[in-house]
Amino acid sequence: MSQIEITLPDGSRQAVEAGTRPIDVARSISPRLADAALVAKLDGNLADLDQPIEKSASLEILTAKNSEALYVYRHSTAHLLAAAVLELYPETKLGIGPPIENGFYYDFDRPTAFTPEDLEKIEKKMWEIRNRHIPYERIFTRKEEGLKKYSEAWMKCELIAERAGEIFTEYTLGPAFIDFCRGPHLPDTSKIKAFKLLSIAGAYWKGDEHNKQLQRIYGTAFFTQKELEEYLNRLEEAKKRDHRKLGKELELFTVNEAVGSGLPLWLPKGATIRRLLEDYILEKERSTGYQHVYTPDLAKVDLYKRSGHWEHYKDDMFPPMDLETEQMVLRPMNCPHHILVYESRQRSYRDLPVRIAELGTMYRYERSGALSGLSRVRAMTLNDAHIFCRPDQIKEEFTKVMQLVEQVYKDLGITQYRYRLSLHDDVKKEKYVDNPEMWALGERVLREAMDSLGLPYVEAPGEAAFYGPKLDIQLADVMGHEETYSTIQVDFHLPSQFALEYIAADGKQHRPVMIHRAVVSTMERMIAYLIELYAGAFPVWLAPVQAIVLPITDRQTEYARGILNRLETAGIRASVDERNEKVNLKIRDAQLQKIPFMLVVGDREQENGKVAVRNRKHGDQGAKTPEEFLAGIRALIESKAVTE
Ligand code: TSB
Ligand code: ZN
Repeated sequence: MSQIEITLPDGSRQAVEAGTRPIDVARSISPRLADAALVAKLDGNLADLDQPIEKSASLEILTAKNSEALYVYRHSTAHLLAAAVLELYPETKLGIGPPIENGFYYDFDRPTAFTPEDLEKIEKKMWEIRNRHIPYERIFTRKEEGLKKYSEAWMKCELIAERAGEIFTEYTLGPAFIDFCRGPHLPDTSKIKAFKLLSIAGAYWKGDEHNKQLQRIYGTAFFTQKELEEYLNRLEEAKKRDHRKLGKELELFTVNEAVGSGLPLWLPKGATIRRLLEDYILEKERSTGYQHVYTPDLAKVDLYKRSGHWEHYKDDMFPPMDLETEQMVLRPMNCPHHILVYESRQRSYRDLPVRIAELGTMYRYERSGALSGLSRVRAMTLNDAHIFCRPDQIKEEFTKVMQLVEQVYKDLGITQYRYRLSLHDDVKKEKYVDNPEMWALGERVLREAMDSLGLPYVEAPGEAAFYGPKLDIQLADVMGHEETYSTIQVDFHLPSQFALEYIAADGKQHRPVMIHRAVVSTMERMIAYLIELYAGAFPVWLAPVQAIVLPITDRQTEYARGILNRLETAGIRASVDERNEKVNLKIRDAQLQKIPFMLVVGDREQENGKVAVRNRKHGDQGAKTPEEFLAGIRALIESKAVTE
């Protein structure tokens, strides 16, 4: 037997026989480690604990302390789910079942729909199988044989035909379950300690809406029951804050199939919040040197051919409309229009930077499966601007945008965010314009700008725009799921596509650089975020209704209307609840609507010319004159206070 050398994470080396398995090495280190071992990492790649090591390698034994092991753990739990489904419903065909960010799913093709009761049954069956302590066994199969064996399972067959090499790996779990799968997996089901099935959803085979619709069961798994429970609690909290749910309850927006998916309708209260946010950011831009324009939502397709969108971004665009002599497209971005604004007159170096801004409405063909309430939509309005500047002005402009972002986040009460430097990558070349020097320059400029501001960031290859790198600001929702909100992008490509120029001090034509930037992101995505951040209880300055007057009996109706009038005259968004209902019910409803202030008026308040102030968070605040109340609420509005 030949000897090989295993290098352990602490740098120590062990000589072992070729064919030794990671679990053997774990045992030789300590029985405790062997017991805790879940999966191995061989030369940086995850591997089964019983996979023979044939050549010298570095080896790490992963336990529940390691987040990569959690991935494998969840993958194995997904197999457990599929095994349970097959035992209960043998007619089911299996799709794919990967681990995902917060758990796992498995796709099934089955004529009958799964019900919530089925989930309970399946979960029980999973525990039953789990308690049999069955190994996850890896077997090698020849492609031909596999195709024969799986001839009944159409999705597996398709995958094997497409992806399998001459010999591929499968994993069994008991006699009934076998899956075309690369692995690795846990040694056996006894390692699985805590899991829960969460929901059933529709999903297309391979995510393509032309394919058959499958049933997807989502679940999650954790190393301990305690972690599982913590996660489920967070999920509960997230459900309460879900902007789609609150959007309905608070009458902020609606989505109607008669219009189409991803095309929300803003209801009066949501529209009020949006208008406030728009006014707010427009004012901030006006005072920081931006010029606002209006440009149309569509253009000839040729404009997007010239910009490069057609070549690199077409998949995300709605198909063109054929007119008599030309083709038009809904714009997926506003940049080309702003470029034409820049071009509308001659520019000199003294004019630069030119900052063209617009609440630009744009349209993207997001796939139906990706759509979500307001946060991912197909029609959206971006707080967009394109800064045309000299190369030596990039850094300063970048810094100014960052300062604006910081100010805006502070005013909106956003405190948790991360910077992501989104770079191109060489894997998906067709996604990016082909100009290596340009990429190198853009990425360097952004890195330097961030470094000189002393801000930490993570790099993300493959997340750049097709025309240049981006500095993205990532906000996470309650579940820790991140999306991009603000973005600052350096672009040398579009100025050259459109042959943009300015006359420099030397009297010659020079090419400006473009910075694309969005501070509050799209109104849609930002308001989705704010709804969840505040669980619908918006800061007073953004609340669609800031105060509601609640007469106790109809004897106070006139008095209540008088108070309302005073509030409205003072610019407060207010209403009065004149329903013939008990005041406690009125308070409860106002509370549910998350209205910051309730002004209760009964005989006594009327006699004293006062209102009994109630705050949605702090309750009773005593009787005040309307003036006193107004002074207080004005202070909250002016300071954009995030708490009352
Ligand atoms: C900043 N041309 C640039 C612009 O000048 C641009 O469009 N950049 S973008 O493609 O990154 O989009 C800007 C922002 O819009 C994103 O950072 C994101 O916050 C938001 N956004 C993108 N797609 C959607 C969508 N489908 N629904 C809601 N908001 C979106
Ligand atoms: Zn742009």
